[in-house]
This record gives sequence, C-alpha cells and structure tokens, in this order.
Amino acid sequence: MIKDLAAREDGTVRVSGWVEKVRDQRYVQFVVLRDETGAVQLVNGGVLREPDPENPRSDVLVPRTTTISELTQGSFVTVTGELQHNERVKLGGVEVQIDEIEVVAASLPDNPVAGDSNIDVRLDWRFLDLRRPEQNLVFRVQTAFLHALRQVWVDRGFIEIQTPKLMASASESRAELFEVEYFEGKAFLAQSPQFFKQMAQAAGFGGIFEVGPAFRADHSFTSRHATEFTSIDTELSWIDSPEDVMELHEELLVAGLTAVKEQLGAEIEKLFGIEIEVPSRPFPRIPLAEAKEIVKAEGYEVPRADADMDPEGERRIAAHVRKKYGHDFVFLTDYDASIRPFYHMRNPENPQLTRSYDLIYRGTEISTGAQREHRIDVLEAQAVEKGMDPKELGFYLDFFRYGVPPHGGFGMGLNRVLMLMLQQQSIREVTYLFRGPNRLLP
Ligand code: AMO
Repeated sequence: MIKDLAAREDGTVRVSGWVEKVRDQRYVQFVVLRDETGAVQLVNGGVLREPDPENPRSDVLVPRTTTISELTQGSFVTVTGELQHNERVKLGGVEVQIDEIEVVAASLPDNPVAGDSNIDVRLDWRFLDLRRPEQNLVFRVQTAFLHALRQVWVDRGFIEIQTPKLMASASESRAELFEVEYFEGKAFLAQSPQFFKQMAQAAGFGGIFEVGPAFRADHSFTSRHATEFTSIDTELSWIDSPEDVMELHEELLVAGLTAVKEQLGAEIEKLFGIEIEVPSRPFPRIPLAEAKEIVKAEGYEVPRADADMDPEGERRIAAHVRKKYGHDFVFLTDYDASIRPFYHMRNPENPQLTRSYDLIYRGTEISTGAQREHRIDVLEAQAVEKGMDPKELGFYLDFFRYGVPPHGGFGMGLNRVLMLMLQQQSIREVTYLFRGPNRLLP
C-alpha cells in the first residue's frame, strides 16, 4: 500500500494505483500515483542509465518513455522501481524511480469529473467521484462512527436485528409511502423499522438496534431529503421516561464523534479544514413551545403555532443554543400530540403533549425519539383518533395484548449526521449512492 512506503528503507519496491497526474517534462517525467491509502510521486529521468553510443548527450539522461507520456489519468498501473527517501519531495518525503511500468487497466482519457464538476455530474460518475481522497475519507468516517455506536450497543448487551423492508402497511405518514406491486396485491417500502423494533420489546429482547435502509416517497429536493436513506434505530425496555432514551442517544453520539475525532480528526482537518467537535453531556433540552417563544422573541415566528419547528426555526434555535450554551446539539421536547404519530406516549399531566423529542444538530433535525404507548386500550384509542384503521394495524396492536414493558427509542438519519459532522452542503455528498425523486442511477 502506498501509505506504507514512507516507513520502508530505500530499495526495490512494487506499487500499484491510479494515475492521478502526469508531468511530462523535457528530461524528466513525473507521475502521481494514488491508491486508497495515499499518493506517491514516481519519477523517470534525471539519472544515469545505459548510455547510447550514437548519442553522447544521452549518458546523463534516462530516455522519456512513451508509456509514461501516453498514460491517461485514472489508468491503473503497477510499477517496479527504486524507493528513495528525499526530504524535498512534498508528497510523503519519498519518490520511486521507475524501472518498469505496466498499464494493468487503461482509463479513457476524458475524466468526466475532472475540475469542479457540479454535483449532478459527479453523482452520474459516482465511482470516479469516490476516488477523490475527501470522498474516500467520508466513508472511513462513516465506518468509524458506526463501529463506535455498535460498540456502545454491544457493551450494553443490545441485540442487532434486521427488520423487513417490505411491509403491508404504513408506519409513518401515509403521504410519504412507496407502494410496490407484490404478486397479486401490493406492498409498501418500509419508512422506518418502527413497528418491528417495538415488536422486539414484546418479544422480550430488551435493547435492540438496527442500521438499515428506510424509504420515503418525499418529492422534495432539499439538501437533507432522500427517497432512500440509512436509518440508525434503537429501542429499549424498562424506561421511566424519554430521559432514558435521550441519555442513550447522547452516549451514542459522544462515542461516535470521539472515535471519529481520535481516529480521523487530523485527516479531516487536512482535507475539509474543519475540526470535529465532541459535545459535552448533557445536551441542552428545551420544550418545543419554549423554543418557539425564544425564536419569536428573537424576531422569527414559526408559521403555524400548532406545527413542528420549520427549518428556519430549527436554524434559529440552534444559533440561540450555540450562543447561550456553546453546544451544537439541542433536544426539543414535549411535542404537541397533533403533530406526532399515534404510538407516542402522551404526557399524563398534559395529554395535549407527547413524551417525545427531536434532536437538532447544527440547525438541522437529525432524529426523532419518544417513549411509546404500551397500554393497548390507550394505544388503540390514539390510533383511532388519528384516523387509522385498527384492522390494518391488527398485527401491531396484537403485540400490546400480551404484556409489553414500558419502552422507547429513536430513529436517526445517518446521512444527515455525516453531512452536519463534516459540514457538507448536502446529504448527496455523504451518501454512497444518493436516491431522490430525479435520481435512480447509477
Ligand atoms: P422520523 O420520521 O422523524 O422518525 O425519521 C427519523 C430521522 O430519519 C431521518 N429522515 C430522513 N433522512 C433523509 N431523507 C429523508 N427523506 C428522511 N426522512 C427522515 C431524519 C429524521 O430525523 N419512527 C420514527 C423514529 C422513532 O421514533 O424511533 C421516525 O421514523 O434524520
């Protein structure tokens, strides 16, 4: 691997990678070769090699090779040569004098994502776009982040589950439901593992987690919406209040961000020019109604008093929290029952409100969590109140007829977390293959 070259002693080496750049000068040729671990400079020329008796000047020069002159950017090559440490070489302090270069797989010369191509062109050619070191880093960040979360769950004895993505009913808003043909009938793509993570509570699993796809027929073109995204879900039993869920949520995020900072912080700083910030605990908590009052006092009125925070409201409350508490996260709590799904538990002291929260990170919602209603009579009444058909929900309601402990959990969009953590403009930048209303390819 290229990153290992700097630690090796001078001598013969064999390296493979993609041609990133060729500088073909009069007496010397340079190639920048990159693999997924780094880049190295290859040199041909400037040293004494077999003199040509016919040409007295050639004794001090290595002939330029047409193989190098004709290398196209993006070609995959294998090189054998002499590794030399040289402090003056900016790229890693080493270079390789080429003895032999083999073009293993040539690339077409026109790189469609060269220069500053727009995001749509880059997504059309995602495999080439992903060769860029920044893009490669995004997915190493994702790996480190998820690994740290998994460690927390495993240490707490949680069980990992995989829930079906083909369903017979909606679990969230019907407006965002993808319907697919299913033999003689129809099915829906899962919007969330909501019902099945609650089923695990009925099944006596206790703590569970899932990292998997979720689908939303959301005809929107914002920087934070996709029609398919990766949902990080968890659910746990025996809770007293949503506070228990929020504490787990904080623990997971702090572990994830700490791992990213420790393992990749320096690289992130180099490539993205940003520092990863690990939040302190506890994260600030503000009831939604109070948050609306705060942004109103600061000059912005959320369009409808009975509605969720809109994106501008989210930005403003985040700015307030940043200023007041120096924090990037804020839990907005106590959502009105009218804007929450039927399965959220209501506040016994004020049944207008639910025992739920949204988590805002740098001004964007990344997660919804709640204590769930586990008492069948209350749950059924809440479903009816929301205009849902208890018959269609029969399989789900049955879970609660056989004794389910108090429980709660949250769902968090992985793509949004990464976008905000790495301060990217859009989830398109941090999604392996983005899916939106206008994009089903590649
Ligand atoms: P909710 O619908 O708020 O809650 O979704 C949870 C989180 O999923 C992410 N998300 C999206 N990301 C990208 N594109 C989308 N179209 C999109 N829609 C949602 C967001 C959001 O905060 N069942 C509940 C969770 C729970 O209570 O456990 C649910 O799905 O980051």
